[in-house]
Amino acid sequence: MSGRLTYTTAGESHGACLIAQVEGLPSGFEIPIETANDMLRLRQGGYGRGGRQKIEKDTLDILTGVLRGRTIGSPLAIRIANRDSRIDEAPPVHRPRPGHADLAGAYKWQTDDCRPVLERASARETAARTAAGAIAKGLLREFGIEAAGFVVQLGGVNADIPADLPLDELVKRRDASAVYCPDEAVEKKMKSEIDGAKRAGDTVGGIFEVRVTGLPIGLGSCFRRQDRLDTRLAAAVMGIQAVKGVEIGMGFGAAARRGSEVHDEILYDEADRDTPNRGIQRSSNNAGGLEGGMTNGQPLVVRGAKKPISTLRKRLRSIDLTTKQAEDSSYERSDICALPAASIIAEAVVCFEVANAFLEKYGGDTLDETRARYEAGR
Ligand code: EPS
Repeated sequence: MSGRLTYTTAGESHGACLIAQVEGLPSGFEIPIETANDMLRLRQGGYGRGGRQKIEKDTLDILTGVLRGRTIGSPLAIRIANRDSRIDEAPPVHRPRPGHADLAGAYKWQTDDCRPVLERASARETAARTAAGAIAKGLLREFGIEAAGFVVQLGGVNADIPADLPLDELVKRRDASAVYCPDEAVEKKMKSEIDGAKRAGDTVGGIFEVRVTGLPIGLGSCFRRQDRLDTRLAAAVMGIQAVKGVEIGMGFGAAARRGSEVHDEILYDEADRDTPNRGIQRSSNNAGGLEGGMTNGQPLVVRGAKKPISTLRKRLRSIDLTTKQAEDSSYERSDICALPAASIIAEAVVCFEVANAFLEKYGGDTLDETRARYEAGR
């Protein structure tokens, strides 16, 4: 990804560790260790997770870029250890799982063993993304910007989450929910959806949402497609393993409606002029906080649709890549549902893109400089 703030990851699911390298942070910023470890813990959890998460205890280990707990502006290298690091003992996989990277990867890298492909394709890698995003989340907090990811639909069970629910209340409800859903009324149904899939040897997906509040107007740009914040958010959320759809605000729902039912009318309230939205009020937030690829002062609302996990105990029809004979797809330890985890990963990657756009607008080599520019912009 391009921009002022970038990250790359390295590491395999059962290799020694996962690595994230974050570049472009201002100096003098205190690493949000607690926030990052909380997010890593949440990413490991959620009803429907498999046995791997009982083995691992993901925590942040910062190797470079820090002096006495604060950034010095140089690249940050983060390490998350894998306790289950038996990559060389892991068995070969000759029967690709429909829906996984197995088949295309085996052809691409010219192997009849999908193991080297799946080790990197695995969503275990999202621990590194979550760590990078948590750093960005800590930076946004310095400027009163808060974010939360949560589950809005699991399998066929829909939640009802008011658009104006304060973010801290939303987080409180999410954190009290086994399925990371802030609507207590549907938690039982969501859990039984997972239980039902488990009994059937099947898996289940759903939809997560990320909301971001406290945003200034004008992050992103309408001048170049690569600078549009919606371009970047869509790529970041779509890039999460197993995500097959992304929408912003009303998203696909806007397609069948008329303009007057979609666009958020513009109002002004003098009493609100010192808030980040400069007194601008909107009659609704169907745009999900973005117009012309730029933040408009309203909360950002991004959703992603996650397909069910492709490792099924029930098995699907496949072939053996060595013989080309029909065989059932391979199975190894996996999750029944990783949607709650995906909501946290999405929160992380959205924070990263927002922080990138924030630093592009306000810049600064040091946190103080960024703050001064932000204040001047207000
Ligand atoms: C994951 C760890 C993995 C899987 C999951 C994500 O653990 P295991 O060692 O049991 O494979 O639970 O990986 C996948 C969904 C996948 O497609 O490979 C994690 O830490 O998130």
